[in-house]
Amino acid sequence: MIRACIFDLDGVIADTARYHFLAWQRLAKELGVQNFNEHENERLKGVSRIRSLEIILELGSISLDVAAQEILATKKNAWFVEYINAMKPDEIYPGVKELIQEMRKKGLKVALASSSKNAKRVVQLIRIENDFDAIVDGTMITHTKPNPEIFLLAASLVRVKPSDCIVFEDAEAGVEAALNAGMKCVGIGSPKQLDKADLVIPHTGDFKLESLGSL
Ligand code: B16
Ligand code: MG
Repeated sequence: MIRACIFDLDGVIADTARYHFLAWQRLAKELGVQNFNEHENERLKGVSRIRSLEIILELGSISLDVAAQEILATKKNAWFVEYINAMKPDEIYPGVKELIQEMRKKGLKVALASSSKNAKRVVQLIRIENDFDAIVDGTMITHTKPNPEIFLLAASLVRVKPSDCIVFEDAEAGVEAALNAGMKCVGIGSPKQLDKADLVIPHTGDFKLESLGSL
């Protein structure tokens, strides 16, 4: 029986995935990596900042030492932070706040599990920091998705066993992480991309609590 719902942030609660893409695209342009596009960007979703940079460097056949990589990752993050700092509470996807409140009213635990080190700032900006029973972000984990660590930590913080948890994810790496954790997964986005999820819906706000029983 599902007793906890775990939400990814970027691309599930708000369109911060777009801001990550815009910042990486700006960096790719500066590096002359011309083959970085929205399709390749799917590989960056859910993985760490440094892994994302490595993928872009691989696309451009660029090899850099760790110190140079750190400088570029910091630069990308400064742009990303500039974009999110302009966010307003109405940038939360429609119906998401209401869905979380409905879940908690029904006695379900609700957690946030984002690989982003900026997750706490984003939830403050869109004013949902008090809507979760637990928040796990990129500063609290060693391995990023598809490793299950982040979801297992979220489950342990709300004291629910993994098989009683369901994860909402927009990234392939995130769906894999949920399944690796032994949890159910609702994919947000395209069924073609997220074919391993138990259910795929276009928008988080479309989820109907009644469907929990059949998953
Ligand atoms: P940061 P999520 C992930 O967040 C993003 O999907 C991914 O694109 C990003 O690289 C990662 O966070 C790290 O973010 O650079 O802000 O620490 O989808 O797990 O909420
Ligand atoms: Mg995401």
